[in-house]
Amino acid sequence: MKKHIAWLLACLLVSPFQIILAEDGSRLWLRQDNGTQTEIVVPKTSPTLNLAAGELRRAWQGNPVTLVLKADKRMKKEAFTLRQTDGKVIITSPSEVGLLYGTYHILRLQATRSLSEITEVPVTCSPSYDLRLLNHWDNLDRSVERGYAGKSLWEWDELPLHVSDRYAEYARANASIGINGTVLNNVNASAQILSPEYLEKVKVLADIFRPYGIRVFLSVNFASPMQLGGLSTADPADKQVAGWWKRKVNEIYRLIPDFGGFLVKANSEGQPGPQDYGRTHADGANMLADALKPHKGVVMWRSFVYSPDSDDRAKQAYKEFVPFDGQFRSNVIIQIKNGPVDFQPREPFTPLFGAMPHTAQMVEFQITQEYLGFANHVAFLSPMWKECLESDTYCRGANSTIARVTDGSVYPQSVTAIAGVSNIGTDANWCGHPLAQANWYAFGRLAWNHELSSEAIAREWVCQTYGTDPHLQALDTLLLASREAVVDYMMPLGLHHIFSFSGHYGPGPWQTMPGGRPDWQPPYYHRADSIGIGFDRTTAGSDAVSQYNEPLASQYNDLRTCPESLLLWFHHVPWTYRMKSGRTLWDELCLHYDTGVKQARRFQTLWDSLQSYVDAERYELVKQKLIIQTRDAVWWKDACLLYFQTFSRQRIPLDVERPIHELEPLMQLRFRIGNHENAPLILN
Ligand code: GCW
Repeated sequence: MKKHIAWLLACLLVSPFQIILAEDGSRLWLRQDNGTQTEIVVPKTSPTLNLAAGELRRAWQGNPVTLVLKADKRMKKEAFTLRQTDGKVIITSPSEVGLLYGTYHILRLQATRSLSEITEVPVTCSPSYDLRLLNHWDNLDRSVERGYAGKSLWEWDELPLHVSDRYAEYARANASIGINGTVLNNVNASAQILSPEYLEKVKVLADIFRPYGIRVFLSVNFASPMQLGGLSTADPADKQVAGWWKRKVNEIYRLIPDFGGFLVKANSEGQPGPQDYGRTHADGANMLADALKPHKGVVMWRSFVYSPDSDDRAKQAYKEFVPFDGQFRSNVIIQIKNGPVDFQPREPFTPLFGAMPHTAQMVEFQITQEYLGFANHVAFLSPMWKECLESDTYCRGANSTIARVTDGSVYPQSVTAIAGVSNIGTDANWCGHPLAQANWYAFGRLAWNHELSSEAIAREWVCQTYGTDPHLQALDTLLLASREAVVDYMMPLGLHHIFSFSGHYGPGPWQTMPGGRPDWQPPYYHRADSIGIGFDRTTAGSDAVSQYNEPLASQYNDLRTCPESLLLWFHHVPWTYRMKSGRTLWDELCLHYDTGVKQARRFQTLWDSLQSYVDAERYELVKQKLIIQTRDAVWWKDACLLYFQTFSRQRIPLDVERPIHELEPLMQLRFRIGNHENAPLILN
């Protein structure tokens, strides 16, 4: 009886056709649980195959399913083939984990009502990248750098004795979208992670993740031999240092035989690295690669470097890495952020992609929304990532897209990979904003198949997370428009890095730090003056354009051919410059900010139209978040327009909504954003 009442209470909302149970979002996109107990045939029992069978029993409602393990040299190990014969669904793969992926795939087809895709003609699904990795910027004290969804999932103090249920749930969610590796700790790494005590804890996680096909990787601090090993140097040319790393790597593999390898942030933002000893990135990466090689481990060496004395931060990675092309070991991959500055709402791609034909390269995306409104704003990032992956580098003629450069199609790579900086934490709904789960999902799906469209990914996610009612397509519309809306109300037309420096949340285009690094101050990026606005990166300016191949270099260099979405990235443009629309730059800028605000308001309406189709709990939370988003959009628009107006001296066009704030008080706002609070705390 008690149960019955509880259940009734849980039915917070009744639509004309169905009862919608309240949900806290913890089940993510894995909400099917009405399996009809059809016949499931598995080749044997094993931890991985038991998981596959369990998933099918829990949720599969279709014809009998047979899983077949079959060696096939033409297939990648993790690939699977699907077909239907004699009323049975057959999944074939050379590996157990391939069968698990096939299982999740047919469950996805079921949830999206696409089972008709399984026919008598076999279809093979194969991953675009060998390594599909989440990067956690999780610290050992359980804070998460740029994390907005609670604390780190890893309960280091309780491990290895106490094991949270969430570890397996995490692994399951990742496996269901094809993610096969996780870097557990922050790239600003504590050497402590390599201590015997912590490695025991890491081993426990690796053991839990293994059946799901997920391997563990660690970020390492380059000075670990000193900080942990007591050596007097971390010089990669020092035999003792190399020996220390070899022994450490061997120790790791004794505990974790399938350990994946290291991720390294070196000589970047104060982190130690080989340059501290007059050595190069290649010297540092190769020393680690040599230690890992016998175990088939890899080194992901990040290219995120910039220095205060550079005339243009955007040029640094290219300058520092291209000279070493061909000097890295085959198990080193250069991990490159999509844009040359830093995960901005919109950047051109980093010109380093495709510029090192003899070196493996991979993309690093940021799933967590450091620069896109934290867990407060909805910003579905698949369109941003597709924009990068589909960018043509022209490194070997046309169709040398970043997708093809990094998946080994343009230049051979012995291992291919893609990474996303995680947005996951201890919040019940994992990602803080219920709709931010779509970004975790989208990253996994694109890592598996970079040819999927954002529309298809959004549809899959909505169907699985909210249901198949056609009204819910309004949510696809909202998601697909959301990233461009953020660009519009934060930094349209190629503007970038005009955030307030306390936390990268609100606007701060006016902020300066007397005596501070220029490249940490917004005016360095927007360069507004009485003539115009934008960073001149043409041949007459910083010449960053010349790092791109033709025809891009010329296209970007010329004001008339540069895409308007990147105009102020590459050019300092007069306020009165005529845009393609016929409006002046100033008017166009105003219009973009206004469009962004209007879009945020439209998202509120779209979401409200879904009230009867979404459970009350998730409905309310998203509704609240959209209020914050719209408030912030207005804040951004008013702050940026009023501030830039002090340079342009032009009127805000009449068809643009009037500011509701005044500039002075906006500039006086001092705000601090707590790591575990989603809403910014405004201190005045
Ligand atoms: O985006 C910037 C962040 C830092 C981060 C750094 C990096 C982990 O503001 O918090 O540090 O990039 O990618 O290394």
